[in-house]
Amino acid sequence: MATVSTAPASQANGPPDSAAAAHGLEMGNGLIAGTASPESVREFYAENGYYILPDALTAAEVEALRAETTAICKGERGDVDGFEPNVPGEGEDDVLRRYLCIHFPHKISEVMLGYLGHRHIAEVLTQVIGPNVKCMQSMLFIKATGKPGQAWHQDEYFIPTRDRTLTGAWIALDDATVENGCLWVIPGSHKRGIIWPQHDHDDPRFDCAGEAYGFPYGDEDSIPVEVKAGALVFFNGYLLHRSFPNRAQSGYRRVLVNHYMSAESYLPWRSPKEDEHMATADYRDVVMIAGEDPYPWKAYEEMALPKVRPSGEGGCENWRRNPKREKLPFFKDGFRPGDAPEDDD
Ligand SMILES: O=C(O)CCC(=O)C(=O)O
Repeated sequence: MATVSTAPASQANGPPDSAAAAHGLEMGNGLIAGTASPESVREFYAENGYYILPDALTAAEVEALRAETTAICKGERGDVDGFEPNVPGEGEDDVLRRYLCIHFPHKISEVMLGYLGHRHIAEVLTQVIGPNVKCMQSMLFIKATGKPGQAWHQDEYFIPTRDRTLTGAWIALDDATVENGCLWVIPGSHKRGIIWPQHDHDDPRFDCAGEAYGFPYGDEDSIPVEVKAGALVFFNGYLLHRSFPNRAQSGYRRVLVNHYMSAESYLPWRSPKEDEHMATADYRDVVMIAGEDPYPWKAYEEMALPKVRPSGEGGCENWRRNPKREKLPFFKDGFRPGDAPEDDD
């Protein structure tokens, strides 16, 4: 777990390469898991709140995930809440352009499920989290040209771990650039251990999810995380991050981003069930990625359903007023309205 510090994020600022160099890490082509010592990975991650692993996936693995993305969007892996009917004669581009992001693709895709535990993901996660790691969420961003980004936020605002181990593993399926809407992070912003408040926003650059505010960092403290397809970007659940719209002339900025935490920590991701105390609420629709589940007597539970994330095109007001927002149809039976987090990140 990262230690709390009041050092301003700007002290750790700079492009990813120079921050890495300060920790003796070689960032760039050729750095694969095992090249950097586990200690230096841990240290860099604890200090900065993110870690980049270039060339983690082979070209064939990236291609397999792209092909699966298309199959999911075409509806070939089953229905997703929010899917629109296919139109006869439409091309692949029309289908991919329809969705900004699909949540929980691993619920309908064996391929996406398999990549939750990719060897390099598991390797880095056991270095920065610990030996026992579980996954509770996947999100598949397609982000065709013109689609919006996500405003400043911290993932722990939505997915509360008890030991601050929430970690995103962001798998680049296209080169991610400033132009096509790469991730931006505020290095070191995770260290205070504060969850900043969020409000609705009207900024058309971002989708309908809320925006964090009130934190003591400025835009000048943030850095773009430009990576090649096949890279992994790991980031801490308290790290402030955002992304801008895809402003490239054409193409996509596809990313599969999965969320993980220590298997020791309970995950109070929905209200307690009847007769359950808040202190023992523990969301169990999880997939073990590494090590052992310390709670083998607890059952796993199928709860999450895949859903389309609202992109905000046409405005967010209708979506915000929509009573369906409160009902969160992506949880299965047993869920009571108002139980779940307002939205996931
Ligand atoms: O990839 C993006 O544009 C945003 C991803 C993100 O905010 C997240 O995974 O929490």
